[in-house]
Amino acid sequence: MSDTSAAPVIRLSEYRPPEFLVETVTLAFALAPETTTVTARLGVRRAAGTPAGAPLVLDGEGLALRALRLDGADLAPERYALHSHHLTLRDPPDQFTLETTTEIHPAANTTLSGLYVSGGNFYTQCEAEGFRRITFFPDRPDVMARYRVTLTADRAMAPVLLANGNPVAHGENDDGTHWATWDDPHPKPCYLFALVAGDLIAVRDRFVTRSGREVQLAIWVRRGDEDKTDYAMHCLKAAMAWDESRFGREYDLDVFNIAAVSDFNMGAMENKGLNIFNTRYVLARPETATDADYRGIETVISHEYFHNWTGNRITCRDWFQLSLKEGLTVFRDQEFSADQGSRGLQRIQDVRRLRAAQFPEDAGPLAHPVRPDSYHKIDNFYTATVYQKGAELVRMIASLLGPQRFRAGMDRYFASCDNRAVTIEDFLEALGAGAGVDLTPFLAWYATAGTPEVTLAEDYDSETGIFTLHLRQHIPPTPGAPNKPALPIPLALGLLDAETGAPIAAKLAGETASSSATRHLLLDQPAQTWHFEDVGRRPVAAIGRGFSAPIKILGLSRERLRFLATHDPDPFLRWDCLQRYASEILLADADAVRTGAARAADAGLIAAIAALLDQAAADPAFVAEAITLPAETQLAEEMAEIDVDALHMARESLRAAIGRALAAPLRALYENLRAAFSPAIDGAAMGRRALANAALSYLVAGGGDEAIAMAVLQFQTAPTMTGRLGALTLLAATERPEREAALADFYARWRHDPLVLDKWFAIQGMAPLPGAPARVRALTRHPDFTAANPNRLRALIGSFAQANPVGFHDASGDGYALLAETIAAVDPANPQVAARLASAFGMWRRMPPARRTLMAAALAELAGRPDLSANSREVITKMLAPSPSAGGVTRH
Ligand code: B3K
Ligand code: ZN
Repeated sequence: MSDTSAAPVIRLSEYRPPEFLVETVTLAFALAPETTTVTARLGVRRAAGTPAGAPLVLDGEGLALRALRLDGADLAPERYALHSHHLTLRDPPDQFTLETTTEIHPAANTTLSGLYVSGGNFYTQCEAEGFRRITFFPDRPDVMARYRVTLTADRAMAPVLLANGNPVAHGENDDGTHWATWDDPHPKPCYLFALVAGDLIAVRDRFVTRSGREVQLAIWVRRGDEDKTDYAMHCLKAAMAWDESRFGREYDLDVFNIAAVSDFNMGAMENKGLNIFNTRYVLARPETATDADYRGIETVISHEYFHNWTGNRITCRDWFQLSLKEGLTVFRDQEFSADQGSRGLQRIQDVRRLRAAQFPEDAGPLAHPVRPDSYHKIDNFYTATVYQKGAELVRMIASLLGPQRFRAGMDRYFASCDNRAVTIEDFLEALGAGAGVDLTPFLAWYATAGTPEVTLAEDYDSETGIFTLHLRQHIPPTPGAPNKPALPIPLALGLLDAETGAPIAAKLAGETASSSATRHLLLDQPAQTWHFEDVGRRPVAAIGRGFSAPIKILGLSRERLRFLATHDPDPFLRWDCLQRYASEILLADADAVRTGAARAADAGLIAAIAALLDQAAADPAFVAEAITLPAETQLAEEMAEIDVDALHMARESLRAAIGRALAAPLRALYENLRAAFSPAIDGAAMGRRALANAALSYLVAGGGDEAIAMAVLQFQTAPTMTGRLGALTLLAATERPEREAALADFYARWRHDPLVLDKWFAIQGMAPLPGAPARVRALTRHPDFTAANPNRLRALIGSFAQANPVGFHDASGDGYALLAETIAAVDPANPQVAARLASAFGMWRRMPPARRTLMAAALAELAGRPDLSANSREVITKMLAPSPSAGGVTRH
């Protein structure tokens, strides 16, 4: 089923244009779960420059070839060769029609790549290389063709037949089957091919584009889910309107279909005109979905829609260019969400996510540039680096250009690259040409792995009024890349009066007048100096406003962090400095726990949180973000040797201290917010719920029966899943009898809703309780657990391995054993999902010796399996490879 050979390495430097182009594709599917017959007619043409006699090599995996015809005639055996992954045609003519008939087995396809069956319905997933599991084809994104697709299936089994593009005809046959033909007028790469067939219900709406094209919208779900699509439809229409007003991009087909499926390897897929979605990014009602789920739906619905221009109309030349579509489209969905809700809050949440997922990746054995230069399996490169860091690079450039020039640059990109498969160079060139700025220097960001670190030093001369700022950059070594060039790093900063915190006016050399506005410096050398003149009073440099580049700014003192957290006018920097201040305290305390030194409580943080609680009414969502301490996984990133137990103890004791010291204001705030609980799905209501959950969490951490009773009450009476789940998460992390009662109650109420049951598994996977590995192992035997469903697997095992550090790193090593066994069990059926789980072992080298040995043994055992998939093998081999530097960590 899977590809178990160590796949060959593919290199960007070895890219060659296709030797043959496919201009038209006519596909006919006779759909049946056991065996589906696919007839493909390809209009093929030899590309200019391809020597006569060069063979045509088509990709194909797991296909049974039943017929092969060239221009209507059966091909003689000596004219072609069939290998396990290819079909080679010897000496084809310059232009011809190739017809293949193949058989595939969708019901037996457990990889969820290619054509598969879920809940009796048919779905496809072709990105990145799934189309070769459907028919023989040059499966590479720079071969773009026009598709016409006819689906035939039993009418009772599959009353609904969907494919890309517009519906053109349908009809009935005498044998109980029916058929439908779809035509997609836009040339596309085969990874955007899709079909959906089965017994589904449409929830319909319409959208009129600004040029007056009426688009029929439909969200296709299984019977019983029709009442959970309102929010997704609302987001889709909002995204369509936003892309018109913000980027001038209109939708380009008569229909836009979304189909939701519960067995899906990732979030969703942007197939042209027929997006296929994981149900978790479509289905929501306030009783079943949390506010985080709602935000996820807004993100993913808009993201896939925005791909229609950034990804589909303009696609990638090769898979190294993945961030061309993914980074840019994440940037677009982040901007959309910022415009729908609060820009400041969006920025905080995006940076939190980047630091939680991408920074660790960039510092570990799987670090790679936003544009990698080699891979074995491209599936392993749908990463936080390609997506989130890629979005930061676009944001950095967009901020540098400003809104007008960025829009002019994007207009140029859409005009000059439409209907083409292009590179990141093409993108920067078009963007720069439209904006009138040379963006070539930014290409280096795309080629450089590792998070740049910037340090600053300052001098102030009160005699001359000159303030001097020295900045230095350093990029840590990453696998295969010991030395890095200096990157162009835009830095937003302002000066504040060191006494009062008020903004100070100053003049940089070259500026005509003093100003206190935010400056944008470009640090593009290893070290650089700036002189500010007319600085009347000692300033503090407020550097890193808005997170103007994906870097770390190191070496700010605790005093500086607290000062900026209180005084800077930029809410992002205030949030950021408080987070970093809390990190400093927590890391110092964890060190004290580890070494047995005396532990000193820090009154400063409690005072800062108390001050924030006073301002809670003005912006509850911001306050909720600001008072939430950095996660243990993020703190671990800053420790040379990770001590998960010391970190957990430090963080929990700080939370308890805050809960006790601020019990009265927290309780008053909580009761106020609780009185205003409503099921509304809007930014204000979400902000109140987030803050109520944060306050309750501190109260429970503070201890006592009263707080537990409050959590139980919220669990029983909250009108939304956000409230219920917030309370259940707190109860599940205790060993009190209320825990079991609440979990049992939740299970009884929601056992028939798979997405809610996922939450029940996830909460238990994340609970940092003694014996966590055994608890999770027991849950793998629960009748509702199945490793075959990626959502369920990620809910239990993914949350355990990625969000429960004390549980996963249990000293017994049983957490590692459980993860390794799960990977070994899942890998043969679904290599993509198994390989992704394996990345949880990524920090093994930075663990203390005993755990390091256990983790290394688990990895070595997996690596020693001869039948390991190429996907998992690539990830595990990289994790076991020698580390790029002796130290590699810059702190402590
Ligand atoms: N483009 C898809 C991801 C496909 C992953 C394939 N292994 C979803 C997205 O980024 O929009
Ligand atoms: Zn995407």
